Amino acid sequence: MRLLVTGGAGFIGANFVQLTVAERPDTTVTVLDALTYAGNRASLDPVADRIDFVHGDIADLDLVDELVSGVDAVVHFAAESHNDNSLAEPWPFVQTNIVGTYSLLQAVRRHDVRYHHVSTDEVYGDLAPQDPPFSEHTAYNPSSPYSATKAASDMLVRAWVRSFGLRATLSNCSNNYGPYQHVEKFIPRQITNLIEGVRPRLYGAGHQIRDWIHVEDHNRAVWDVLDRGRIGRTYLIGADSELDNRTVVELLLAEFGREPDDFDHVTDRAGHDQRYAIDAGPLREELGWAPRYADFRAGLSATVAWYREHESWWRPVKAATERAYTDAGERTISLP
Ligand code: NAD
Ligand code: TDX
Repeated sequence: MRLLVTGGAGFIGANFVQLTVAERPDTTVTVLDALTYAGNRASLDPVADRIDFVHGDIADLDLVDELVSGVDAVVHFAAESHNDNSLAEPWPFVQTNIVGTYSLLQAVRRHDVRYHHVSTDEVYGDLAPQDPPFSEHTAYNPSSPYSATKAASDMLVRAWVRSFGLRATLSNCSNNYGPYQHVEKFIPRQITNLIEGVRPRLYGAGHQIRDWIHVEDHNRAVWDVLDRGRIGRTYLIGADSELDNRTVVELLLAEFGREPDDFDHVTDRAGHDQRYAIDAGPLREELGWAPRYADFRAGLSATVAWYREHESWWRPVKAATERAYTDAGERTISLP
């Protein structure tokens, strides 16, 4: 199979490309990535001589058309992906997540190429503590500019399936963690703070809940959907690992031998979603998927070890990322 992977220099995309090269020798991989602040060529170093890398924008219609004409399938990871950035400056999210997806859809439609769309559980909004988890029947109700643009891109895919018969599938996954995740995100930010001897930074009281999944489990599910998923269908991906943010910080503090209250509360995120949770029943039952990192604590330990061993990967962007948080107004707060 000839595969085009968009966003392959980002966190989940790079892990997907490495997994594919390691386990699917019959697949040839071309990566299309704009190398924004979130993209890093070094994340593809282990497979650099076994893939083709194209530095370009998914919204470039001519480039995308040419690349899509030469492949059998497209897996679309490229996106602006960070909620906090979408609150500071929404425009790149509209451009990449909506216009960029449009550009890909037109090309796969023209060349009748199989398409898989990688999306997020955030399109469903958030849950109250007693609500049942999200399923593929939950109504879309996004909260942030990020999740609104992801929701819009999902809607484009569904419309192209229905109106033009596109051979597409969608997946909406919960919060990923693992190697190569940018230090702006919650878990790598706190790990790298702790390596530097800085206290973790918890938004507000830290009662928000996320449903964590190891990136490798997400990517194995994407392959299951590519291999055996039903065209036109949406699959929810999650590993039944709901934890509140404060608990995650406490687990990380324990990894570093620090006291459980050795962190700072900082300014809360505007419009902060309370809880995400996924019902991955159809993925498990229909496609036989199951997470290999079913124990979040073990996956978190392995991730801490990875960041300890790969300082040269994250160090160059750490200081600027922390400065951006300070410039955006993040301050230590005391709770009543
Ligand atoms: P990321 O920010 O780490 O990587 C995004 C990649 O896309 C980067 O390499 C970047 O350079 C590239 N990119 C951005 N704009 C581009 C453009 N216009 N043209 C080409 N490339 C461009 O993101 P991630 O966390 O790896 O997320 C990948 C996908 O998975 C996204 O679609 C995201 O919405 C989705 N997702 C992420 C999570 C999560 O927890 N991180 C969970 C569910 C779904
Ligand atoms: O320093 C922090 N302190 C903190 O308490 C940061 C960066 C985050 N948080 C909180 C906010 C969230 O409740 O931690 C939680 C996770 O935050 P993020 O890592 O920013 O993830 P989230 O906003 O939940 O979105 C993520 O999951 C869904 C990804 O970034 C999205 O791309 C994906 O779609």
